[in-house]
Amino acid sequence: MLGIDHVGIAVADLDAAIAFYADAFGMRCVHQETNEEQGVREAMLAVGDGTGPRLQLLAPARPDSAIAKFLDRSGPGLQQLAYTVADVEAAADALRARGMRLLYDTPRRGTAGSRINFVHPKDAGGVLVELVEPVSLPDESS
Ligand code: V0V
Repeated sequence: MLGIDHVGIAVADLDAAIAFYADAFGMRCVHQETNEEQGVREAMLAVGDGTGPRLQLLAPARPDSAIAKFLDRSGPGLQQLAYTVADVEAAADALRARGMRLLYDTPRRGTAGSRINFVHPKDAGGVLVELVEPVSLPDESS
């Protein structure tokens, strides 16, 4: 684990949530995309000077998606905690070796071309843990 990449919050309406976080907390939306495979519309918000972990707003893009199911069961709120890793396959293998269930056999595509996998929340103290291997690590992009 290299650090916290982002914290993900499930929301019903992405545009309304972006406006709320801007008005209430002064957060700036720095990236938006739709991830068809994950069934989400998402926005990344910079917190403070934007150098630290981001806030990710996640809205369902279709009714059978993980976010739609989460909203139905739990309502809006914290859905996931994502860590930056250098190598998502190596990180997943290490966690599997410690007995945790990874949701995917091979990494999937995440925000901005990152490679991602998840640890099942039942194996991680009730928290959906995401592993994120960015396209370029923060210290390589400057
Ligand atoms: C479900 N549970 C959670 C949870 N979702 N607990 C904590 N945090 C969550 N987010 C609990 C739920 O309350 C049940 O507990 C139990 O897990 C149900 O487990 P299940 O039947 O195996 O699973 P489901 O059908 O509820 O689905 C949960 C999982 C699903 C985590 C398997 O949401 C999933 O596949 N998530 C990974 C993909 C994802 O979240 N995509 C959206 C973000 P009880 O009632 O049994 O105690 S996409 C994204 O982050 C991107 C693109 C990115 O960052 O780049």
